[in-house]
Amino acid sequence: TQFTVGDYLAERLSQIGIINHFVVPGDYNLKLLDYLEYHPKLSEIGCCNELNCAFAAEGYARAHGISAAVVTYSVGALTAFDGIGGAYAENLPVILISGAPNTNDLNSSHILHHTTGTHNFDYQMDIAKNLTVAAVALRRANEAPRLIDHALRQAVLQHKPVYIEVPTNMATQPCPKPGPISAVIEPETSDKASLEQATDVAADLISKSEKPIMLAGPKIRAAGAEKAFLKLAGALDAAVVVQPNAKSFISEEYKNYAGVYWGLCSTRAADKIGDFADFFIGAGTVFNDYTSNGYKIGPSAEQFIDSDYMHVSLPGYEFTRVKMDEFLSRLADKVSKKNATMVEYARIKPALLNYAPANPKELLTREELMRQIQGVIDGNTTLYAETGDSWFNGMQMNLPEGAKFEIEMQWGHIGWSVPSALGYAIAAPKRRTVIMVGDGSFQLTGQELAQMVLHKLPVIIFLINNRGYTIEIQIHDGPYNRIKNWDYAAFMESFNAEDGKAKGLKANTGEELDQAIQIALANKEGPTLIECYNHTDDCTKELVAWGSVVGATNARAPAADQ
Ligand code: TPP
Repeated sequence: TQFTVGDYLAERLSQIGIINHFVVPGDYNLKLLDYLEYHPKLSEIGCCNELNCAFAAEGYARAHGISAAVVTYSVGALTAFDGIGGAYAENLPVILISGAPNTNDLNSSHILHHTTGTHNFDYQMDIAKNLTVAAVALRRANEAPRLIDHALRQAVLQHKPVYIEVPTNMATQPCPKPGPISAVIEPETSDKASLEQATDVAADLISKSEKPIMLAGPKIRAAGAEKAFLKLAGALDAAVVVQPNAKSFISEEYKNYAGVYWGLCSTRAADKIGDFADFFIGAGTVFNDYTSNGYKIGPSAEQFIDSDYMHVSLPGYEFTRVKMDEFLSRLADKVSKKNATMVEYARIKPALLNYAPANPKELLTREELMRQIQGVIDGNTTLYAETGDSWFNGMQMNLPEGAKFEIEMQWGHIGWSVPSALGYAIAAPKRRTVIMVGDGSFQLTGQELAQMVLHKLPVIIFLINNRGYTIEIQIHDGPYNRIKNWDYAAFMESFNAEDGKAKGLKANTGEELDQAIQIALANKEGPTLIECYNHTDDCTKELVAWGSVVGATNARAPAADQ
């Protein structure tokens, strides 16, 4: 049979490593979906809606490196864009593929469904350009190979989302077979002269400092620079701290690990050792309003080296086309031991958080809840922490070697965790995926549990029911922060319909939670949701402190006209 544009896209998706793609069908993408389905190495995962579909793809990319979501025009894509913005913010390469009107209709007088009822077919592309690093629209079959390859290469290199628009009559069009996949996936390398000079300058600055510390940021994973970071940490033997949205990117069992660096929300006294340090060697850091606690923490420019995927900033210097991993690795060859922060950290290091068990018959407290969730985390666990007090609870979990932590702190979309964890668990079915999610967040996207039931994924969901938007109560309170209660355990079981193996349980006391966790761990054929009692005001002290600084930062009066 004739090789087509649909086959080309399918083959390229497979060649870049995608095994499962996430879809919501619509008449503008049905034929394309057939070609993806024909491909022997691709298998589709249907989602309830396009927001969840984009988040599922985002979660798949977290576990698997890259992913694809296929949606229909406008009604699908515009909804998916929210998750694509998230993938951009979180440095995850999601390929968004959207169906589109037949090419013959684009310049005609026809009015089409799933549009605004005008002849404007540009708005979707205009949005895509703002939320991706490459947005292409296939309009002629002979352009398809180069446009598809261009978009895919940008996703692979930049670890950001891309957009490919495929008109409803395009997937069936004849097209040449793809050339070598190296054209798409071969990595970029640094400019050698810039790499040498950047590392010379950095090594000199470090030698002049007395107490350097290393700080891993959220972009380090996308840059694939974790190993090089550890090589440099080993050469310096300095203390290593991480930003909250880089938790687990550096093992918490690493001998120089000194916690999450987040001002008053820090763990393991990372803030104190940060105060002690006189120089920060960052990698992939981002200090936004949340992670800087209202711009209050973070090194000054004179005491800070930082690197992005292809860029290094040093006091007084900027180097482009220097790759983060190559920079850190080459720098490691040029420095000698500087372990003052580690020597001091050994002195001030606090004992690990370890709550005493509560009376098992009493109503659950936050501490007891976290004590028991900590017990579920082993080296094979990935812990998802949803926006809300789960961020702060999650931060304090001690992660054994091999445990991973996922958070969506830059985009901060409540409802992200359930669909993202679906994608994650599809990509990593042998890991124990555990979600901590508040009742408020859960209400946005909870229906995607259905796919976990369908695919028999043993995800454990701790639904922390504190009857409202506690994180917002701590930032700024009002009646809008109270929400309608649901029977969450029954909601979970409703997805079983005639054939599912999901379990929905309720835990009001420590004893009930302990029993529910045993049932969850034994349920290998489907997800288990445990609805946990939590008093509205029983939140972390970190949230209380952080909420007040964020509230104040949000409330700053407009500056006077200059
Ligand atoms: N809408 C979206 C899509 N994302 C958001 N982050 C918000 C609104 C604002 N928001 C941030 S946190 C939050 C809201 C509404 C409430 C979260 O409540 P819940 O999940 O119950 O968490 P907790 O009570 O544990 O803090």
